[in-house]
Order: sequence, then C-alpha cells, then structure tokens
Amino acid sequence: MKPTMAPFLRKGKGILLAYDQGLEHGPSKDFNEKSVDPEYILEIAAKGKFTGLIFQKGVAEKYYDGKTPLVIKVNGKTSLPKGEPIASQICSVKQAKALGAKAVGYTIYLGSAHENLMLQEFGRIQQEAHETGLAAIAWIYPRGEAVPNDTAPEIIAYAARAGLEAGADAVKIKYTGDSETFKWAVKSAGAAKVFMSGGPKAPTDDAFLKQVKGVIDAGGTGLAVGRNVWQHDRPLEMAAALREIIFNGQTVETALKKFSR
Ligand code: FBP
Repeated sequence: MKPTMAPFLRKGKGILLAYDQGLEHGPSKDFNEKSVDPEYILEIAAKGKFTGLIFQKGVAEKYYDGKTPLVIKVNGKTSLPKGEPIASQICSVKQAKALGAKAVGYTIYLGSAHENLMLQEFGRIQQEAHETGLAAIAWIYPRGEAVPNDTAPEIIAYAARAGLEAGADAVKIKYTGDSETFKWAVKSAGAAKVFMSGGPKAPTDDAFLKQVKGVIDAGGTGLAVGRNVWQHDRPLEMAAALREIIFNGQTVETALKKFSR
C-alpha cells in the first residue's frame, strides 16, 4: 500500500516540530543554552503533543527516543556558501527508515539555477521512499536570483503545485500573508497535504497565531514549525495554543488564553 502522511495526522491535521536549523543556519544564529540541546526539543515534542518531529540523521542517531513520529531530512546545506542555493542528499532513505522515520523530508529550492538537480534527486528519493514504506515531504522554497519575492501568492501556489507534480505526499511552504491567497496554494497542492513553514520567530504570539489560523481557514493541514516554538520562553504554552487552532478549530483569541501571562 502506498505510504501516506497518516502517522503524522490527528483528526486529519498535524503539527511537526522542525529541528534541522543547526545545520541550515548554525547554532550561534538560532540556539541558546537550552535549545542547543536536542533533549530539550524531544521533551517539547512529547509534552507539546506534536504529531511529528523533524531531525537530520546525526541528531536522530544520537538522540531520537521514539516518542514522536519521526521525519528525517535527507538533504541539507549550511548557510555558508554564496550563490544559487542547492541542498544535497546526506542521508539515504534506507538509513532514514532504520532510524525509525515514517517519512523523509527533502528541500527543493524552486527557481534556483540548480533546481533541476534537486527535482531529479527528489524524484529518485520519492520513489525509494514509497518502495520502502515511507512518505515523502517536500520543503519547497522558491529561492535564488530568479525569485524576487519568495512569498508572492503566485510563487507559493507554484511551489505547492510543483510538490504535487513531483510526487510529494506533503509540501512545506511559506505563508502568503493572507488566508484568501493561501487557499489557492492549498487548492493547487491537490491531494498533497499542505504544512506552513514557521519562519523566524514572529514579533508577537498574536501575529504568529493569526498566520496559523489563516492556514487552517484556507484548508491547510497544519504547521511544520521550529523557531516559533523552541525559541519561545513558554514553548508548551505555544504548543497548546497551536493545538487549539489546528485540532480544535478555535479562534486566535481562545488560543491566546493558553498563555499564562
Ligand atoms: P522554522 O519554523 O524555524 O522556520 O523551521 C522551518 C524550516 O523549514 C526548517 O526545517 C529549516 O531549517 C528552516 O526552516 C530553513 O529556513 P530558511 O528559510 O532560512 O532556509
């Protein structure tokens, strides 16, 4: 049977906790004394009732505790090189499966001068994943000189559609800025589930929760989020607020009541 995103869903929705920023951005940019420790993230994932956890293979090998369904990111890059972005495969599908993953994640920088290589590699990985019983999630980030605005509604819808056509079971895309235009991206993704990528920590809880509500109102499946949770001084309260909107269909006002201050 074809693998699906079912292991990562509750009531058809999902919240994935992303923690591959150590490779993507470097520890000094994103982490503090607490969040540099993968054990802290595992605790947030379990106590915050996340439906999935995203690690690179090295962190998974040394820390994964089996409590939250695992996605292994199988490609990646650092922030050090200049020029057109490309992320290469650094973990096999077989190894991801052996580490306990139920899905693999792969970033495609759509519009990059190297997009052909990433589309080709994702095609092979998606096939291997499905043959191995794993779902394939595509982070589709339009980026590079050809992409002046990486959150323009038409470019986000293009990203969503490219994911569907490339065979992704789910796409992780950025928010367009409003629910109405995000709806078109969700529609364009067809049967591929749509997860919004969290992005840098928002200035206020209210601002972030409004984006999440916009995604859910647009028919999105949920969120794949890192910094807005584990950089928060009350990550479990943020997780509870997210659950209110994503699984219980609550308003931002109701979700904000989950914060104790
Ligand atoms: P965040 O919620 O912290 O943005 O995490 C989502 C994510 O896609 C991570 O998986 C990845 O490390 C990071 O964003 C990539 O960020 P960038 O946009 O800088 O490439």
